[in-house]
Formats: sequence, structure tokens, C-alpha cells
Amino acid sequence: MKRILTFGTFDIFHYGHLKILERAAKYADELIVGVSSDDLNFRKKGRKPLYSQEERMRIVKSLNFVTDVFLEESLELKRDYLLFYQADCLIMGCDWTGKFDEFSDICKVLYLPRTPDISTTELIQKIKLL
Ligand code: C2G
Repeated sequence: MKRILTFGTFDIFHYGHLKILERAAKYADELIVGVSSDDLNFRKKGRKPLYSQEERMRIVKSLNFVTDVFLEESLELKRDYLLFYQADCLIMGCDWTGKFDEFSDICKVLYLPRTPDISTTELIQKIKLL
């Protein structure tokens, strides 16, 4: 049985989010998703997401290839989350390439290509211009 962990904010859930979760699920018997908390996002990006952590978790959990979700409270807790869930593999988009290699002592670390031309930031900009 292969358990895969991935992490993300998944704010204004879009096609790029769907694709990476779908592709991660192909490697997994169980796909568990750490959804960044509102506070973590505030610390990371200086603003709260548009969708609350409860809404973002509900959306991700509703995907039939996602086994479970949990709240990612801190970037520094990644090793603890991987150990707690006994992950065989950590998968992230290639914007994070190299950033999580330190965990290759406890699980496989894979970076998958991002879907081009879509991001939450770009969506916000486009909507502002409507
Ligand atoms: N992603 C993608 N293609 C896009 C946009 C995003 O494949 N066009 C991927 C990202 O690479 C990431 C996941 O979707 O693996 C979630 O992206 P974000 O919601 O932007 O997550 P981020 O803010 O990068 O949070 O601990 C790490 C953080 O929680 C990641």
C-alpha cells in the first residue's frame, strides 16, 4: 500500500490544483492532502486566502481520489506530518523543486510539472480587470 502526502493552499480551487492532485493520486493507494491554514498563509504571503481553511478543506476532501485532508499549520512541521501519516512519498509541484529534498531520508520526494498559465494570483488579477 502506497500512501502519498501533498500540501497546498488550494485557494480559489482551479484546474491546476485539480491536475496535480489527480496526477499525485495515480501514484497512490491513499492520497492525503495537507491544506495550509489561514494563519500559515498570512505568515507566508501577507494575506489570508479568499476561501477559508474550512472551505478549502471541504473542497479538496470532496474529490473522490483524495483519501483524507488535514490542516497544515506550519511549514516547519512537514517532517512531523510525513512521519505521523507514515508517508511513502511526498509529491509537490515543480515550483517547489529541491525545497523538500531533506525529507528523502524518510520517504520518496517527487516534484511534478505545474499546469501552465493558471494560478490563484493570476485569477485574482484577471477578475480585477473584468
Ligand atoms: N499547482 C500546479 N499548477 C498550477 C498551480 C499550482 O501544479 N498552475 C500546484 C502547486 O505546485 C502545488 C499545489 O498545486 O503543489 C498547490 O498550490 P498552491 O495552492 O499554490 O499551494 P502553495 O501556496 O504553493 O502551498 O507546504 C507547502 C505549501 O502548503 C504549498
